[in-house]
Amino acid sequence: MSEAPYTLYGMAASLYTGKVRAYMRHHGIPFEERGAGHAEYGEDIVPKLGRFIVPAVVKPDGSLIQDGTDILDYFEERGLSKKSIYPEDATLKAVAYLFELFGGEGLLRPAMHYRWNFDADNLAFIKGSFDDVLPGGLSTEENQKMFEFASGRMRQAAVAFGVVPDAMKTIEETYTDFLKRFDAHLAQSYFLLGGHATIGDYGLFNPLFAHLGRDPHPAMLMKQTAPRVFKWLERMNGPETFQDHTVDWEGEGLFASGAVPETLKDLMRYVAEEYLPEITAHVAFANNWLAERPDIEPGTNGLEDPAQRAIGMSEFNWRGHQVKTMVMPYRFYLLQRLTDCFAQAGDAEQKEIRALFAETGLDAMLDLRTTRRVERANHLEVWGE
Ligand SMILES: N[C@@H](CCC(=O)N[C@@H](CS)C(=O)NCC(=O)O)C(=O)O
Repeated sequence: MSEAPYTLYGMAASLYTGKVRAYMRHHGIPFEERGAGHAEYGEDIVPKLGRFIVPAVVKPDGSLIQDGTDILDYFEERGLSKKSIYPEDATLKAVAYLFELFGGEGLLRPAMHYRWNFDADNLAFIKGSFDDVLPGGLSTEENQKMFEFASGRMRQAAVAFGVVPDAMKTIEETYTDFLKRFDAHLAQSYFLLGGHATIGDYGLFNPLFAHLGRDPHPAMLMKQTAPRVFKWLERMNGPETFQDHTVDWEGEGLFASGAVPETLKDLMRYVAEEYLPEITAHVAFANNWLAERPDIEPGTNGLEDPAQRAIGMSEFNWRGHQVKTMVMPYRFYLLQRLTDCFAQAGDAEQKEIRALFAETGLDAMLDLRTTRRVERANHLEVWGE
């Protein structure tokens, strides 16, 4: 077994592993990373998790944590964050949760499009990265066959996230717009909310690192059109703190809550345009689905296969395109973190959060609720009471 106290099972090209790796590096948590192709991952870890999924962390006592957010919370709760990744201020905390959700779940269209639809630039590199999750010792033919199977599943997933030919041009135009807005924001701040990374940065880091900042085609696009975003990736991925005279910011503190800069509001407006219609449609779909299944046992996902992650496909209008995307209860688990944060805030704080979200077109996000809560039990998403 490894000398380091923690083992991180993941993959270099994995969207959700990147966030955990960056957090553990920055906060000085010693770990050894192993590709999920290691035999013990399949033999010991997958049976315990009930599905093949990364990232997973094995603690020094041998027990497991799965899910990027749950892993970060485990370390945070033990006081291991150098600076808490949760802002104290209620408004900033709500914004951090918003970007945790949007980063993790709302940028999958560009992430998957730029990974899987630029084979001439990307494919050889991606194939090398996929070796992390394939067993060692395969013949060239076996390796190719397994890569085709694994990448074929991901190409199907891209379609299920809405990457369809009709929408591709819009995906490219809007992602370019996102990069421009984030780049402008990072001229005034080292991170999303000021001088250190919060859970909002870690959410955004998911797609912006593994796919959009690392795969050759989109990495070039980012470097050429949004160099500050690339620099932010480097900051996120290292242990050091910064004083950068090219950024109009000093120190490790966060914005004052009433002083949210216009550039951050522009990013919030982007979330409203890009993702609010989708999450709204998904919540409505889930509530209909739940209404038709009043007998679902609490603590189960209501499906035949407890490992299945989607409850169906929901159709909605995304920037003028009718698209159909997978409805995954995990997204409601992240949404609840935002709506709980809002519900737990004091009256004056709620007023301030509501005003900021209304100003940026996100007011309705604060009121989205599924009729049953999503919980996590035994490393799976399940319905609560
Ligand atoms: N919510 C999960 C998502 C993890 C996830 O989707 N991981 C991907 C790799 S980035 C995976 O393991 N996919 C395996 C599969 O779909 O078969 C987390 O944050 O840990």
